[in-house]
Amino acid sequence: VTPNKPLLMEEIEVAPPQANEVRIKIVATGVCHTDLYHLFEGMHKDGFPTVLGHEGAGIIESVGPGVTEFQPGDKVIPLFIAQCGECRFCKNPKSNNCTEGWAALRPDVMSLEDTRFTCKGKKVYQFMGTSTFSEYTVMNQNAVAKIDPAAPLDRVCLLGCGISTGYGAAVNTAAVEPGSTCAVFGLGAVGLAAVMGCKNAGAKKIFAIDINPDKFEKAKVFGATDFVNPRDHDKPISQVLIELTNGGVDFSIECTGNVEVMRSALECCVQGWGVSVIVGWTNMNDFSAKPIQLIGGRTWKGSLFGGFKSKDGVPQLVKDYLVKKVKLDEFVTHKMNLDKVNDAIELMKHGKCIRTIVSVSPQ
Ligand code: CXF
Ligand code: ZN
Repeated sequence: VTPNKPLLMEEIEVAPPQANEVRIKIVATGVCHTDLYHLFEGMHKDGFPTVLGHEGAGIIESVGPGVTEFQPGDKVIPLFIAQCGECRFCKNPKSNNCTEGWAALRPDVMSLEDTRFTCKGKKVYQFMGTSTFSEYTVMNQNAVAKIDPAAPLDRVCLLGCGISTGYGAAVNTAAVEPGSTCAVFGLGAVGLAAVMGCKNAGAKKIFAIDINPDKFEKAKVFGATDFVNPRDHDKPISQVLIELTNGGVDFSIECTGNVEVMRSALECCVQGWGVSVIVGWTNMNDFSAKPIQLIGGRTWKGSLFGGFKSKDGVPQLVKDYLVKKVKLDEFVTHKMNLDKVNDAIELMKHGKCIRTIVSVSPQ
């Protein structure tokens, strides 16, 4: 792919795994907004050509020297955050910011340079360290989660990014409490997953907020109890929520990547103990707030991959799906084969889907 152009279908060579690496046959992948951001609004001039996709699931095809944890045939999910188990962040239960893997190494460029991909003899980069829009990808074993063999790969692929990100923002980062009142801003897949997290954590009231009222019906499926369209009100949305909740919500989760919304999400929290979590991704603009918002007792936090330690968290989420504690099927609005991936990207670009599942190889 080159920036701002439709994706090209190319034959590439995927070299065998080296020490501590595995080669994965990708079976299915979701399309996340970050795939699009890179393509159409991307500021990153380096890191091309690349293979996009980072929300995949597949099967181990071969393993390199030193790999004992995986065998050919294992079902796996590639992870853009590693869990090496050795670094300061892996050793601290408070964080999932492992110092290995793409998220730590090259988030500025979006793609890793040291890859096993070539196309007509030329180097191809690996997007978010994963590149799931490919029949095969090679990854370090520290960024691969082995999952329950009963898992349907065309569903659990969604746990590679969006659903884990939103769900964990509620259950881990915000640590939503039973009986609480929550507000979720932005009802794409990440926001809907945050709604599901609030519901599973026992929230009694969950405000779902979006400027597109078509999203409200889906939000209800995931547990939202109240729906607010900021465009229906003259007052700022934070004021509207403060009035509806006798002073503000206990927890708010921002899933838009818009810095104005981040501020509204903070300001709609109750003073004294309100917790607001930023999930949406942008590095285009700074955010701002009045210090009194925090001095008055609110907490402002950010969440990366829902705060899940990746290799521990993802297999558990797969199990939670298999016992129906976590929904995935309800996020899927479209399905297609890899040769139609540009159609999936157009749907995402125009907000016409929640998640499209792209079949990459037969399961
Ligand atoms: C990403 C966005 C870029 C920073 C890391 C998290 N989220 C997934 O799409
Ligand atoms: Zn993503």
